[in-house]
Amino acid sequence: GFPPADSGYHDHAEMTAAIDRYVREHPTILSRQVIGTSHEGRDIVAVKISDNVRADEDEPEVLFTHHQHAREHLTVEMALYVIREFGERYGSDARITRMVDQRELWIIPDANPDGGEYDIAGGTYRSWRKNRQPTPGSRYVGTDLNRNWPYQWGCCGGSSSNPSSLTYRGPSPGSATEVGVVADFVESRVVGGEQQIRAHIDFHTYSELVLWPYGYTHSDTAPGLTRDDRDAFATVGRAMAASNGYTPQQSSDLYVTDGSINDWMWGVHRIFSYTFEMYPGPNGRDGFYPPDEVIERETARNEGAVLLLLENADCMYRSIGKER
Ligand code: 0X9
Ligand code: CA
Ligand code: CA
Ligand code: CA
Ligand code: ZN
Repeated sequence: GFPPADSGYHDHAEMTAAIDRYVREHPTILSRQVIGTSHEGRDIVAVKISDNVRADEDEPEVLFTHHQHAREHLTVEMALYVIREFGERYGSDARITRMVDQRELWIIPDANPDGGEYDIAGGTYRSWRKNRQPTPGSRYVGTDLNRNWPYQWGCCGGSSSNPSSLTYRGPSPGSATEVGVVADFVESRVVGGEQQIRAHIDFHTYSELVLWPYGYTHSDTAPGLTRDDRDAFATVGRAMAASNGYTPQQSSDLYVTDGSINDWMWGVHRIFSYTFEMYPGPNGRDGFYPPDEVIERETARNEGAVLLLLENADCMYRSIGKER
């Protein structure tokens, strides 16, 4: 588990117990399912939040993913915040109630349980980033999940082919077990030939940023990303950033990445996919390990942005005056 000074964070077992408790307390609007297992065999879970949660209704679906990077533990707390608050405030908070009634929200609170557990297992933090899958023919362990997605994989100098690198892209596109589990889940949401998920946030730390695709190129527009698409991304991205005080930008403005989850979500599925880099800011001295005292403030800080994405998810182009 976490060091005693950071006991407010949830390790994998504590996270699972917290989710089970929330689902038990609010069984009509919360459900959980195991969507697969990690390389080392831990459950990867998806929580669904909606009215009539056991029915697949014709409501715009939204996905949040968390903890691709092992040391970014605050992102798991972000997932637990949304599950807890939506569960507790349904029926009393007007915005939450409306979104629970009119959307189907999927939350994958821990996409990299093996890396997360490894990071905290030694009693002091290990600054681990990747998963824990051995690389064939190498003594190094781990693939950077956010460089392993099978869209423009390894195309553009935004990842490393060296297994020792923090941004190692893996031996082949989609080779990481956990990427396969999450990708299969997203593919399972294609119903009647139509992807049900309209919008997505992948939570990371840190730098307090709202980022949109593409990451593989500096161009604002690119194959499959029109001017209107880009403008809708930027308009909703800026609105979310105005709400949480983060800085909005195209992800490649930060640095080029290839094989990131955002590029795959948009490039393959046309899901409006953002990265949030949470607390602290770019010069924050806490880095990846802010004390547990900040969890409540820094997760609550994103409630408005999360609601904005849900509210826009039925038609992202409304934000630029081009309803379709
Ligand atoms: O490098 C990443 O995967 C993300 N940053 S982190 O410090 N959490 O590792 C940023 C991904 C967003 N995409 C681009 N910047 N292109
Ligand atoms: Ca503390
Ligand atoms: Ca519903
Ligand atoms: Ca549905
Ligand atoms: Zn990250």
